[in-house]
Amino acid sequence: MNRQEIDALVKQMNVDTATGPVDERVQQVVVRLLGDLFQAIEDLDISQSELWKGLEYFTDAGQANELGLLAAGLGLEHYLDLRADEADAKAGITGGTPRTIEGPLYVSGAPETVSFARMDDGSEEGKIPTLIIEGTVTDTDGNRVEGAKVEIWHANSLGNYSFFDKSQSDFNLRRSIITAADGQYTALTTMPVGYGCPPEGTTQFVLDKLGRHGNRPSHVHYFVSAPGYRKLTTQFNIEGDQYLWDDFAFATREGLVATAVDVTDEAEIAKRGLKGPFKHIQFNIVLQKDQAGVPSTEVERRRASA
Ligand code: MBD
Ligand code: FE
Repeated sequence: MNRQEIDALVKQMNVDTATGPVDERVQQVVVRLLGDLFQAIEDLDISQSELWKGLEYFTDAGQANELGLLAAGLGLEHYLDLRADEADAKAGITGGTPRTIEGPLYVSGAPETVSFARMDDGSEEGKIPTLIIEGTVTDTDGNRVEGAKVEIWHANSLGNYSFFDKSQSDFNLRRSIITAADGQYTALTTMPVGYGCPPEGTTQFVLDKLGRHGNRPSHVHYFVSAPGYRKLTTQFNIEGDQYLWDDFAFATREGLVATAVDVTDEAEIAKRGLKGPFKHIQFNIVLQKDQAGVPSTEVERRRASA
């Protein structure tokens, strides 16, 4: 069939058959995606067995709760960032910390404190370097933002995230820090290790077929929100990791690479109340003012909460 015949057939089966109220947007998207799928089946001569393999794959990926991981791994989530960047550029919005993907591992409801939080539960002490992350939240004119909510989450020494990894304590390595008048936030935590897709999982299954790895560099995620500002979804990825520019989820971006500096100075260690050397990362956040007519940066998606 040619595209015209395909589109006519799709319409005949899924539009002309409507006898009840129609959600116009859903109809528009379903009709378009079906037309594109039928066309792909035609062009690639996809067999019945292949079609069922694909549907069974989605069943398995959904049951494994890996569809969010798949969206990251296939670059769908990064593509949406590129589109959001384009929309911002078109609206004349510039400046501020770049956005990058949320990923599938956020959990809402993390403990909230002002200015400072210790993020780790101490269970990996001695096994992994201590990390202090600090920075300012400012607007694009350099003014400090008070009352910004800095939500931070990252992996442990095995690249695993609490909640999804049930061996970790509740909200381990997940905190919300509210800035005071100085706009500063400080997190005392442990060095994250890059995530790798579960080797026997559904995402890695498809990555294997594509000859791709499923690894991320060491990174730390952020949601930063404040009244009057656009919500920022971002992360920094850490210099020196072999996957820094070879991230299976394409989240590393210019402006989002952080350097972990080794601190061995005794006075500095004492000042921080620590017992030994630590790593330090400075990650300043610049928020864009929210204005009428600018695209929303709020993304609705199902998120875990604990
Ligand atoms: C992660 O930690 C992550 O950030 C993404 C995008 C995908 C899988 C694991
Ligand atoms: Fe992550």
